[in-house]
Amino acid sequence: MGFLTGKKALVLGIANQKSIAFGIAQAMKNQGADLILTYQNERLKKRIDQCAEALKVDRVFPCEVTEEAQLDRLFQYIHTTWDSFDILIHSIGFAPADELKGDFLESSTREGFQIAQDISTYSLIALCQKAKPYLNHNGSVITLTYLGAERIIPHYNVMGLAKASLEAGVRYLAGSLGAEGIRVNAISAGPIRTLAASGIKHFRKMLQYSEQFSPLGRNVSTEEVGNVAAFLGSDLASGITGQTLYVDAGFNISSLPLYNFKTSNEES
Ligand code: NAD
Ligand code: 0WE
Repeated sequence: MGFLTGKKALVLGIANQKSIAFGIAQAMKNQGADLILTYQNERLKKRIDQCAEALKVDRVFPCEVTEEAQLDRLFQYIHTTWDSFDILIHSIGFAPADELKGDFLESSTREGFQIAQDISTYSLIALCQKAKPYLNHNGSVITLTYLGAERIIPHYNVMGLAKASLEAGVRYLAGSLGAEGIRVNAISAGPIRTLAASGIKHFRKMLQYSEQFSPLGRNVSTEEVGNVAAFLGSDLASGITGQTLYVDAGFNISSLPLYNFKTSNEES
């Protein structure tokens, strides 16, 4: 018996087996949760089918989060298959590629800003509005964020603003849904090589920096993020809401690269 036995979880944001949402689905499945997965569009259908097979999940449903009608259809489907559910995973973020290269001031556009906010941030609010009638007491909403919300990360640019408003949104949503016994939290993950990271210039260098600066001296995996999401989705986390939890090997507390200050008797 896992700590999510009897819980029903809706997971949005799997593109392939490298997706953070896949790590989350896997961890939740391992703890006994029943899952429904969504995919953005037909282009990703084959991949999600492979993921569903690997997870032994037999329910997948399309959901493009910018389409109001698709959100309505999704919750109609949730209602007919489950009646109600317990956990909502939002693992979605997007900005036009041109916003994520070069200097922030020079690269930002009104349209890019609006798209990043709409897909990365507003979608969580829309999902919570539509999910509320079907979310059980002791329910849990979890989204994914990144340190670029609070610190300058080269090229993260307009996504940093989207994540900042996502994190503020988590606090307001926690306020709105607290009365229903529903918790809302964010996981701030360290850099992981996923599809969303694949086109990013200098990503390898960022992985190297985070390895060198973080107390644990390494990067994190989607499994590690998944395990924390499973905890947050469970009743073990019943007293936690409105928070951003870091799953980044401690990178966010670092200053100088510890790695460069090792003395010989510390070397292993
Ligand atoms: P990913 O590419 O595997 O997942 C991103 C998902 O967003 C994809 O499944 C994509 O289909 C979905 N998506 C984008 N636009 C959408 C839309 N309009 N409608 C529906 N779905 C849409 O990459 P990932 O790294 O697993 O990203 C998941 C989340 O984790 C994102 O919020 C990202 O910002 C966050 N995050 C990633 C990292 C990292 O380094 N990879 C670190 C911290 C946080
Ligand atoms: O949130 C993210 C990924 C965000 C993302 C990535 C893309 C690439 C493809 C949003 N939109 C797009 N649009 C595309 O067209 N991360 C935390 C991963 C990430 O992205 C970065 C990073 C890190 C880390 C971008 C620049 C610098 C660091």
